[in-house]
Amino acid sequence: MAWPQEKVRDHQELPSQLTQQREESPSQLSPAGAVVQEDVRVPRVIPVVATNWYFEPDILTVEKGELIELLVTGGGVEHSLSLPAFGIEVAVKPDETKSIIFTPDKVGTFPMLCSVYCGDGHSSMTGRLIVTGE
Ligand SMILES: [Cu+2]
Repeated sequence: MAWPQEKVRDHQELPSQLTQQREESPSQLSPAGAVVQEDVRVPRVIPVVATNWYFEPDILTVEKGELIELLVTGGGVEHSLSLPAFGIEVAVKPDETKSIIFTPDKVGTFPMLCSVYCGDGHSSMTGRLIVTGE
């Protein structure tokens, strides 16, 4: 299952994309002259390393409805971070970082795993996404 390409991108592209979004948002001048941006959602960034043969951290805790950006960095050999319950699967090569932005829409504990065969420890590359709320 492939993650839609437009939601997976190199981390380097992020600042300009965020800047673009902000320029397109309605803005107004505050009394002090500062620009006030309305309705700009900034994701909470969670860095995750996928390396031989574990995730660091291996337990991610988020809130339902929260905008999350997972910054996944690879190590060792090629791995992936997959959250099947949310249709997320992103492969990373060693020292590569990719960004996944999503909003968890259901509460529970969901498996996180590597879906790229990466050697002897592949089956031990597991973790959990805990979504709280409601
Ligand atoms: Cu693997």
